Amino acid sequence: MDLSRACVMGILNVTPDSFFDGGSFTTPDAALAQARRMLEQGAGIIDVGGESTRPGAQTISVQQELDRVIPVIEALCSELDVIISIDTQKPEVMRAAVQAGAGMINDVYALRNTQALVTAAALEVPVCVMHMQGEPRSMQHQPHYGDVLGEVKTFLVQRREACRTAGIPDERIIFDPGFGFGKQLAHNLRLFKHLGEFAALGQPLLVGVSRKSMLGAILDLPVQQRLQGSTALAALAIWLGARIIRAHDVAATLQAIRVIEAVQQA
Ligand code: 7PJ
Repeated sequence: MDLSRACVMGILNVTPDSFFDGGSFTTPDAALAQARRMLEQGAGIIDVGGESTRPGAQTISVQQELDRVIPVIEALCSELDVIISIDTQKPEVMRAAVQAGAGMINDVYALRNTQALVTAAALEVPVCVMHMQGEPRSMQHQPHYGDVLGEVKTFLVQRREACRTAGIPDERIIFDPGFGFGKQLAHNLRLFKHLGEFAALGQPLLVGVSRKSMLGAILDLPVQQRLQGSTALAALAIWLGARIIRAHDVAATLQAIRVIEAVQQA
C-alpha cells in the first residue's frame, strides 16, 4: 500500500442500519455503482462493512455478514482496480473477504479476538487497529478515562506488540484512535488536538470522523449537514500527520487533503 501521499478511504456500508448511508447500497449493483463513484472521485481504498458499529447496533451472525459483503467484494474486485478493505471483527469474514480479493482488514476491535489476530497474520494483508472503549452496544454509556491520550496510545502500542508477536510486521500495521468509539466529545477533541503524538508512534495513522456525532455536538446539525465540518477536520488531521481519511464524501475530502498537502510541501 503506497501511503507516500495521503489518501481517502471511501465508506461503503452494505448494511440496513448505518447512521448516514444505512440501506442505500445493500444490493451488489448499488454497492458497485457507489464504489465506482468513489473511485472516480479519487478514493484510494474502499472500506466495505456489513455490520453496523453505530452506538447501540445489534450484532449479526457470520453467515448474515458473509451474505452481505462477499458478493459485493467479488463484484468490486472483478471490475475495479482498487484496494478493498474489509471492515469486520470476524475471522471467518476476514478470510472469505481476502479470498474474494480484499487487500486490507479494518477491525474496530483491533484484533483482540485471538482467532482474528491469527487469521489476519496468516492472510498477510495490512491491518487497521482501532481503539474502542467497551463495545458498540454500550460504548456511549458513560465512557470514562483518567488520561485519554495516554490510555489510547498505550492501547495501540500494546496492540502493535500483539500483532508483532503474531507475525504481523510493522509495515502492515495502521493505527486509529477510534473517534466516537467509547468517547465523549471532550475525549474526541483532546485526541484530535494531539493527533501528532499518535502519528509519532511510527505507524500510518487513519482518522475517521466523517459526519460523526462529535460534529453534530459541536455544530448542532443533523448528519446530512455535517459535510463542511467533516472536511475541516479531515484537513486538520492531514496537517497533524494522518495518512488515511475514512470518509463518506470522497471528492470533498480529497480536495481538503490536496490543499493541505500543497501547504505542507511549500
Ligand atoms: C470507524 C471505522 C473509524 C475505523 C467506523 C462511522 C462508524 N473504522 N468504522 N475508524 N468508524 N478504522 O463510520 O461513523 O473511525 S463505523
